Formats: sequence, C-alpha cells, structure tokens
Amino acid sequence: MTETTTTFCRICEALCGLEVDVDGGRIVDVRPDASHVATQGFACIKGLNQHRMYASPDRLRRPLRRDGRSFREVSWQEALTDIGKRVRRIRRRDPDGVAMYVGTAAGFSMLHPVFAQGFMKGIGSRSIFSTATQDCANKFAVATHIYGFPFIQPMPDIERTRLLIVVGANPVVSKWSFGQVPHPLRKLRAIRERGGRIVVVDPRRTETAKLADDWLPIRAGSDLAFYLSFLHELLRLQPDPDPGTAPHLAGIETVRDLAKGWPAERTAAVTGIDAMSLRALVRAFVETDAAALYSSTGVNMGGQGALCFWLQEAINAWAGKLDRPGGVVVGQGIIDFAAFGQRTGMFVQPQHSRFAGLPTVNDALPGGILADEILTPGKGQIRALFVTGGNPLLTMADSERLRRAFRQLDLLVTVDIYRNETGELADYILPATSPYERPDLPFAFPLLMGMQTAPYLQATRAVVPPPGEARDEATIYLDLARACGVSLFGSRIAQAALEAMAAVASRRAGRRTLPLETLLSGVLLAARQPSFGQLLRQRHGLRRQEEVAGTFLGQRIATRSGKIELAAPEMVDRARSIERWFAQEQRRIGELRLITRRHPKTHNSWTHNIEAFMTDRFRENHLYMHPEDAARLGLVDGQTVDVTSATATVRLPVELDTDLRPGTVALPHGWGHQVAPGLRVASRTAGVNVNLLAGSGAANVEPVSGMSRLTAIPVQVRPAAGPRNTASWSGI
Ligand SMILES: Nc1nc2c(c(=O)[nH]1)N[C@H]1C(S)=C(S)[C@@H](COP(=O)(O)OP(=O)(O)OC[C@H]3O[C@@H](n4cnc5c(=O)[nH]c(N)nc54)[C@H](O)[C@@H]3O)O[C@H]1N2
Ligand SMILES: Nc1nc2c(c(=O)[nH]1)N[C@H]1C(S)=C(S)[C@@H](COP(=O)(O)OP(=O)(O)OC[C@H]3O[C@@H](n4cnc5c(=O)[nH]c(N)nc54)[C@H](O)[C@@H]3O)O[C@H]1N2
Ligand code: SF4
Ligand SMILES: [Mo]
Repeated sequence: MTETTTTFCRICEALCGLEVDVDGGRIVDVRPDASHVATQGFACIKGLNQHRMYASPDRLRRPLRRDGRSFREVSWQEALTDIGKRVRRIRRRDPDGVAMYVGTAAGFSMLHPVFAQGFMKGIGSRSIFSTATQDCANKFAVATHIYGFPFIQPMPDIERTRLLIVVGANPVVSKWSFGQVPHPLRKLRAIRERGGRIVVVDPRRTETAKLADDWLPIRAGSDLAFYLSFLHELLRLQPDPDPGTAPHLAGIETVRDLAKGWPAERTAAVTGIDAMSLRALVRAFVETDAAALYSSTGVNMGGQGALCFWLQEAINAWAGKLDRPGGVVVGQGIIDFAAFGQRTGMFVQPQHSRFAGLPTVNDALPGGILADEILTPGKGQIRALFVTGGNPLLTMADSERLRRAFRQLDLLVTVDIYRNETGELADYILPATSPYERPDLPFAFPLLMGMQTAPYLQATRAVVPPPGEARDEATIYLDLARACGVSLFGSRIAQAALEAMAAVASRRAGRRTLPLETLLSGVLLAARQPSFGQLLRQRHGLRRQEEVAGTFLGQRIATRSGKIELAAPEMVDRARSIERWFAQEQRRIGELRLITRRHPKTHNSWTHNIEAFMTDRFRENHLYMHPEDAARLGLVDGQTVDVTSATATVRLPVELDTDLRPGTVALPHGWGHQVAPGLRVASRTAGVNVNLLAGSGAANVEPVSGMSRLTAIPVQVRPAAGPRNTASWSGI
C-alpha cells in the first residue's frame, strides 16, 4: 500500500518541502510540497530524483575493509575494533595525528556535524578540516573579526529589496548560499515584478544574469578592485556613514583611508567595468533605500575573498543598508548562538596551523594545506584521516598532490553513502544513512542563525529504512569513540549516557541506533521550541517570527565593544597587500582565466551516479570558451584541448559559449569519476577533475581565511597533444 508523507530536501540550502510516496519501504514518487509554509511547491530536478541515488545498487550496505587492491564486506564489530586499535596507536603518540575532513553532506544533517566534532574533541585533536575553505571561510573569518561571531551573516532581505546586486553568485542554478531563500526563482522574479532591479556582476552571463536587469561582465579575479572603487564612489556621494548606523561603527577613519585613491577610472581596465557604469550602479545603490549588495563563491574563491567581503560589509553598513527592511538583515535563530559561542569559546578562538602558521576559521584548518600537514614530518603530522560526508579528492585544490599524500596515511576511513573517489583509497568505508533514512531538523544555518528569508521550523522522520546495515553518523561516531577508547565531547558522562540510550533504542529498533528523534527533541527543548512530535504534526512547516530588520544594530553585535569593528587588525593588516596586488593585476590583464560553473543536474561531486542525469551530451564536462578566444587560439567547437595551469594539465573538449566574457574560460567541478568503480554510472562518464589545476600549499591559501583559490586560475589552452579526457600533473 502506498503511503504519502511530507519531508524536506537536505541537498542544498533551499531545503525544499517535499511530498513522498512510500510503498513497501521504497520511495516510488517525490513531488514538491505545494502547501509548504515557505517553499511553496518548489523543488529542483536533483531533489526530485534523489531517491534514485539512495536506491542505487551502489549504495553501501555493510562496512568495507581494504583487502589488497579491492574491498570486502566486514561486520561493524570487525571494522570498529580494527579502526579503534589503529587510532589508539596513533593517538597515544600524538592526538593531532588523527584528523578529520567534514564534507558538505555533514552540514545538512543536524546531528552529524555535532557528533563528528564530538568524536574529535574526544580524540583531543585539533586537526580538523572542512569544506568551508573551499567555499565560504572568508565570510566566517571576516564576520568573526568585525561582528564578533562567524555565523553573524547579513543576508539580503529578498522579500522587500528593490535593488539587489549579486556578485559572483548564480542563485538561479545554486538556489542561494548563506541564506535560505525558499522558492528561489519566484523570489528573484518578484523583485522585478514590484519594480525593483537586479544587477549581476559575473564573468559569465549566467542564468541569473539573464533574468536580471543588468549584467556587468567583470574580469575574473578582479572583484577586489570592483569593491574598492564601489567604496570610493560611495564615499564621494555619501561622505559620512548613515547617521542611524554610525554609532554602531568603529573604524570609520580606516574606511575613509581605504576608499581614498580608488576612483572608478583607476580600476576600470582591471575589472573591465567602465567608470560610468560603476558610478551609475553606486548612485542607484545610494538612492534606493531597500538595496542590498550580496556576493558568494565566485568572490569567495577568487584569492581575495576576505578583503572583498570586508569591503562589502563596510559598504552595506556605511550606506545604511544593514539591518534595514529590504537591505541586508541578520536572522535570529532558535538560540542565541553567538552568546553560546562566546560562553564556550567555540568558533571564536583561532589556533594556528603547524604548517605555515595559518589561522583556523570556525575551528577548522585550511584545506589547501591538508597535503602539507600529512607530508611534513614532526609533531602533529597527520597519520589517520576520517572523511565524513565529503569527497576531497575531487573537490579540494591540487587533487593529485592530495592523492599522493593520502597514500602516505596509516589509516583512511570514509563515512559515506557511496564508495566515492576518496573511498577508493580508504582502509575502511563505513555505510551511512541517506537523508531520507534519518529524522532531521533544517540544517544549522536556518535553525541556529535564522538565516531564512521566511523563518519557519520543520521536522521530518526517516521516511524509509536504511539499506542493509547502514547507520546514521551520530551512532557511528558514538561507537567509534568507544572503539578508540575515548569519550564523545571528551565527557565520560555523555558517552555513558548516550551508550545507555543507544542500547535501549537499538533493542526497540532491532538494529544499532541512537534514539535520534529523542536527541533532536532535546535540541528543540533546550531552545524552548515545540517538541519534535509537535513539529511533526505541522506537516508543511511551522512559521516563526517574521521581522528581523532593526533587531541587530545595538542589540546583537557580538564584538567586545558592541560595535562593528571595521578596523579589525587582521583586516587592516591584510589591506597592506592591496597596492601590490593591484599592480600585479594590471600586469596580468590579458591573461586567460579559468572560472567555476555549476549545472542544475550536478551537485559538487555526487549526483553523477544518477543514470537518468547522465545523458549522451552530458557524460563529460566541457571547457566553455568564448568564440573570440577560440578564434584567437585557432580552436573550433568540440575540439579536444589541453588546459594547463601552474599545477597540471587536463584534456577535454571545448564548447563555444557566447555568454562568457572573452578572456574567461569555465570548467565545472565534481567530474573525474573514472577511478571509482564503486560508482557504476559515474565511473563510466568521461569528465575530468578541474581541481587538478588548482594549487595547494601556503602560497595558494588566502592568509586571513584559509580559502583555496578555485576560480580565476590563470591557464593556457592549446590543441590537445594526445587522446582526450586525460590529465597530467607537473607538481612534486
Ligand atoms: N546545481 C547545483 N546547485 C548547488 C551546488 C551544485 O554543485 N550544483 N552546490 C551548492 C553549494 S555547496 C554551494 S556553496 C552553493 C554556491 O552557490 P553560488 O555561490 O551561487 O555558486 P555558483 O552557482 O557557482 O555561482 C558562482 C558564480 O561566480 C561566478 N564567478 C566565477 N569566478 C568569478 C570571479 O572571479 N568574480 C566574480 N564576480 N564571479 C565569478 C561564476 O560564473 C558563477 O556564476 O551552491 C549550492 N547549490
Ligand atoms: N573547482 C571547484 N571546486 C569546488 C567548488 C567549485 O565551485 N569549483 N565548489 C566547492 C564547494 S561549494 C564545496 S561545498 C565543496 C564540496 O566538497 P565535498 O563536501 O568534499 O564534496 P561533495 O561532492 O559535496 O561530497 C559529498 C559526499 O557526501 C556523500 N553523502 C551524501 N549524503 C550523505 C549523508 O547523508 N551522509 C554521509 N555520510 N555522506 C553523504 C556523497 O556521496 C558525497 O561523497 O567542493 C568545492 N570544490
Ligand atoms: S533546490 Fe533542489 S537540491 Fe536544493 S533543496 Fe530544493 S529540491 Fe533539494
Ligand atoms: Mo559549498
């Protein structure tokens, strides 16, 4: 008998409400939840097809143990005991020798990251890495310095804004980042329908640019110059900060100094944006009360993400757009997360990496030096690595160097739903539940920080049972802690209590598990919210308090002074590099630069295993190039080319694309699955891994935030000198 139930998607930040039909423990149909209080009947092609991914014959059902060049299934007992033995040996010598990489999938589960961190706390290791230094650590770092807490992240008040400037983001495809915008397309269209404007600043005429009013084709990697001139022109029109905001700002003179000397004419050749267009944009920004300047990964990943974001936040504050209706607003979560951070010291006390002395952001080290931390001998050298819900060998910079480093590890364990490219190198692969197989709350950003344009709460049960012996990550880390002879969160009481709870719940469920719904209820209870059961009865979500504009300035700034520290020393120090950077950019104007590109059907590295998605045309990635560049280089559409960076060469076909700004080529990431026979569909695709081209090591890491440079990478393109879809690496 078919039963229909509501749940929500946990692939991206849109968190679309879904309605699923379940028959005999299998999902037979997925539809957007038309009655959802926020997402209003929107879902994308990935969300509507994810059950195919979870029902794939490639899903892990039992733990896998390396056996020479292949793997064999083993019992949980055997896997846990052996991992435990090996971790104890490494930890005894040096707890920091045990490391973890927390992937994107972890962020979309409420309990997964908490228990994974709890495990590392138990181990007593500081060697934690995450995806943040691939996508957004610049935002966290700057927010820590100027607002006093990484998760204070102003987001555009999409429902009311009348001028939205989008720099280096493509929300029509990505569905937004750093802010849950339910039904993202409708919300964008509504801005124009009510007479507002959207301006996109991007080297590609993106899907978002096509529905915007204006597209400013910026030269890749030059955003810092754009922000400097934006600030300069803003101060020309508005010499003093907004009077309502000024009392909450420290460092006003620093902003004045920073703005000096950057008239739009000075940067035009570097950004490719003429002075008149920029001035007109800044004028419109000043004249529109409900205006917001927003940026995302295209800026974050470009090598100057920290300075760019700092300037952006200064601009929004100076112009009086911060904390105002239709400007940028700071959400309120179900707890005072910033106060919690202050109390516990979590996220706000940076440590420094052993290699190159780089600061942690949100308690995580820069991914760009993971290889160095494995390869460099001495105290703190990483010997064991847990990869939880991620696929670093495809998604992190300098993949070949990282692969060689991973080969040197004494122990590599992945916790995943699949045997992915990283798993291929692992000693153990532990089978996790998919989102549909675990109860959950909306992930941390909306819940803890209220980063939602239409705040609501929702709970979901597991809608189908896990395959085979797959287990949720909370239970996996509880059992790993015991096997490694440590206690979760470093607390024997917590470990004992959770083990007792797991014993009871497992008896009831007939399989090993923690009582996940009870734990989630505990989270809600601690935050004085309705219980998990009560939320379940609100099948389409429960609306929360609406108005957040006007609740931030003077009330929730988490710095010691209670003011926005625009002159934070870390930022002022970093600003000293600006003139040198600019001189370099001027010399490099003609350089061909490689940018990122996402596709509606792929999600980082993990939706390439859906047969229905991998159609003929879409079985490989392409290097997108403007016809002018192709003509100059003597290339034609479909021709196989070699793309060479300072790090490697990849070989793939060219696709001509008039939407690109000339001088820019684009290459989607997440491909290069041929080395993963555990992914039957994906491994037969032909795409190449773009991250072979990105550099690693301290020189390739932004020093304030630890961000890797994954866009605006200088490359050369020439006709291929051999068979297609291959790669070579020039590193050491
Ligand atoms: N379909 C799909 N959706 C996704 C994902 C996915 O892989 N596929 N991933 C999800 C994840 S993990 C995240 S973090 C979010 C990210 O969400 P977004 O940050 O919106 O990411 P993108 O869609 O890649 O948009 C980045 C834009 O930056 C532009 N760009 C590249 N280089 C530069 C530059 O130097 N300067 C400027 N100004 N622009 C530049 C690109 O052309 C692109 O349009 O998306 C999420 N949603
Ligand atoms: N060149 C370039 N590189 C990029 C980017 C780019 O735009 N350009 N984007 C970057 C961005 S924004 C990000 S966030 C990173 C992503 O980097 P990663 O997080 O390392 O990579 P993903 O491909 O998202 O890997 C997610 C993994 O989680 C698994 N998984 C799915 N659901 C679950 C679950 O419920 N539990 C567990 N345990 N596992 C699960 C999937 O099978 C997959 O293996 O990559 C970055 N890399
Ligand atoms: S936009 Fe797509 S992937 Fe993102 S939450 Fe909605 S259905 Fe899921
Ligand atoms: Mo991301």
